[in-house]
Amino acid sequence: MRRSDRGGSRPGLLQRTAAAGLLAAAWLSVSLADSPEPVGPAPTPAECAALAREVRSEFLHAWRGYESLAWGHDELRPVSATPRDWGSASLWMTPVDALDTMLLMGLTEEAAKTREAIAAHLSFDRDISVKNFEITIRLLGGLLSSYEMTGDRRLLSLAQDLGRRLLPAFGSPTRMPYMYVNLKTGRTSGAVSNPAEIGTLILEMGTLSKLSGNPEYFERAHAALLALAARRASTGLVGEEINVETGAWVSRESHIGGGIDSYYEYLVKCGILFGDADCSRLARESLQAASRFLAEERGGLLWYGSADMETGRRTSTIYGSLHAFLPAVLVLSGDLASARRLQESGWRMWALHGIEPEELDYASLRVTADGYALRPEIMESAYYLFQATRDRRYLAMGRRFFEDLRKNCRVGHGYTVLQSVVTKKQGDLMPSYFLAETLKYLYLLFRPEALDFDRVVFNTEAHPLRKTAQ
Ligand code: DMJ
Repeated sequence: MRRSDRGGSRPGLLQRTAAAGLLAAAWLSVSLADSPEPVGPAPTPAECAALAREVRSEFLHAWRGYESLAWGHDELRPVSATPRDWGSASLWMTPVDALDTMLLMGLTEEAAKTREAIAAHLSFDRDISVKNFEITIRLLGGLLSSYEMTGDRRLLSLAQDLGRRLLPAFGSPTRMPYMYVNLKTGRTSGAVSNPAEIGTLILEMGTLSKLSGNPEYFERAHAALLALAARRASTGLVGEEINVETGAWVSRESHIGGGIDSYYEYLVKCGILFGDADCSRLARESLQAASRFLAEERGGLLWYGSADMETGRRTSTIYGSLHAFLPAVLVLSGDLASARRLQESGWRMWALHGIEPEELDYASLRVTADGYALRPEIMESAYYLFQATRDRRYLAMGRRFFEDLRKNCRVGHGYTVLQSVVTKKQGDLMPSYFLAETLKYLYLLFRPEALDFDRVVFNTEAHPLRKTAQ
């Protein structure tokens, strides 16, 4: 595994970013003031403290729902009050995903009970085929961050056992992982994958290498990432689908949304967490390509749409709730001006219906996919931007996000997805990331002192992983 003191820990990264941001601030205040979407008054420090307490109590509301109706299962369907498992056996997804949020919120009793239950009951010795990406970001990431926060070696043993069982996924001729792997037999399937699922493994696998002393995890994920990046077009862009056996692109559609999103995120974060020069270079080149071919101005706002990866020609003007992760990544990469502008576009998208849709055509501001899956990305970006700028506008946004969630998604047994942000018709699922990410980022936004932001790198499921060199 490559490590470097220089890049492994960058204590001053955000401070430097913030300084660069101040230079841009004069220009930005004019630009944002042209027609900023109103957000209401920013909460005072006392109001922020109260909001953090309320987020914590809403977490407990959601957790109690899961605990009483779906204990031991992957997820809760809070409207029908029934459990949901992803496969024929549960992998305790919600408890593992939620544990470090409990620890951060100081929910000591709940965390202790959850930790004991995971140690006693979670087993990966199951004859089930799992999605390598989802299991890595939710379970491996959750186990590793909770281990780092508690020192409980049972969590590390589970992570090592899981990591070993996931390794066969990387056995394709190109070294890019298959989409699925059987936890017992190692049998793989799903040769057609995408950049997000191929490129969003290195933070967890690299941390497992660091903690276990076995370099193989990092090396496999690193080789996969490089194999993917080597297949970029001359524009620097990647497509939406690729065959991991042949290395041929199946879809040339390029964007920063679902299926590609966290590929950008992990290039940047791999450079920060491991000081890896390949990742840092690829991050720079890839974000530049995205800015050149995917970004555009419409109606005085900055958006990122879709383009053909070979020609860079615009293919659609769709932006959505998953795209809203990018401001956070732009903060980390040092482009604070674009981060601020893109977050304003996300806020415009949210404000259109009082909660954001899955997808929007930014050319017409028409909703093209009207669900809301309790997604965290826009709140994550508000948190990063507040860390970088201390601009209280992001606290005001956070309050609105929280109020709108409570108004539209809260049900008797937790929180649920919306089928439509236009009609506000509710669906019936509380995804595990709602407890891992959505409520965690809101809590940290209102109570930033709960975690030293400069000492960790969040995986894409909001599990904080300690920086290498400290
Ligand atoms: C989460 O599982 C992760 O944030 C992933 O990167 C994208 N999808 C969900 C949240 O929307």
